[in-house]
Amino acid sequence: MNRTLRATLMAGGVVAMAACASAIASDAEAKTVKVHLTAKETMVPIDNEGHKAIGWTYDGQIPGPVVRATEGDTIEFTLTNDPGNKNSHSIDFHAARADVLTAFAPIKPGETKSFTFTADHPGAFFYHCGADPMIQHIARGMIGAIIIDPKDSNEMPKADREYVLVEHQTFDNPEDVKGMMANNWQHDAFNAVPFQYDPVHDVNATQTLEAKPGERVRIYLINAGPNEFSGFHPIAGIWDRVYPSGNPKNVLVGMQNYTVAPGDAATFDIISPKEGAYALVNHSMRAALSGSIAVIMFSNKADPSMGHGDKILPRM
Ligand SMILES: [Cu+2]
Repeated sequence: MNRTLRATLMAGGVVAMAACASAIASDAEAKTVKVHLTAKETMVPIDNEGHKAIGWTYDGQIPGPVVRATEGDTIEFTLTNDPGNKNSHSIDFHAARADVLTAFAPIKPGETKSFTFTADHPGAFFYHCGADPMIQHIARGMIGAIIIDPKDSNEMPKADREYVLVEHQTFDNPEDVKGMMANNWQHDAFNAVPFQYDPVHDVNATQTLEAKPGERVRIYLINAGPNEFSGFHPIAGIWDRVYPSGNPKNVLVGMQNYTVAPGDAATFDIISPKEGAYALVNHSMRAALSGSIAVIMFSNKADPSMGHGDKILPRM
């Protein structure tokens, strides 16, 4: 599949456009990727039972769409603050070098703004709202992943499946900014819903991550915080490789655990030699047992669609 089409599929509502008309872009050919996200204050799922609450989101989902481009690409980004919202919102891409006072500044409901940056560094990066109070905009859900694939696709071993996990702490009272500052969170979740991929700890969970034995599974872990570090460990497995910030030049091997700070991200490769299950956890026990456990099932019957296309971030 060519890179342009791939970027379009990965990004959901995100539109990618080749700078030239060629449909067979090579890996090295820089392109322009147009990304338009809309800040929306809307109802979102908060548990596996189907309860909902008002979240602050990008495009109505937590985390927001996975933005994907290739090292060297130009990203033409537009943010709209939905006119039905009550609050100002912004975006901060950790993959960008830009002006915090203009590009990353908040806009009011009904406003739209654009800025451009080049994806100079490959890796897995956090994006989030930086409007005041930032702790609340992150906790309420304005978080997401931007993946910049290396220009030279041989710089990393090819992944057979990929999954994006955006971890963050949530608060039962989303208006309680004092409680957020005191770090009184109640839940810690991968992709917003506690135990979303863990039917062991929540019988209402309907899915797990899936792969076949022998496949290289690449996990992009984005730690959205707002406050806690994440000691990411695969129970019953070992990380084959860990790439801090997802950059192929930062490679660690045979890791049991790697700590991802709030606002940081890393890429984790894992391979299971046989059928069975691993549990991917933030090994801080308060975090794990409050929701940040994701089961990955290794089976020869693994669903071939899981870990590809929009199922790199499986949603309920
Ligand atoms: Cu916001």
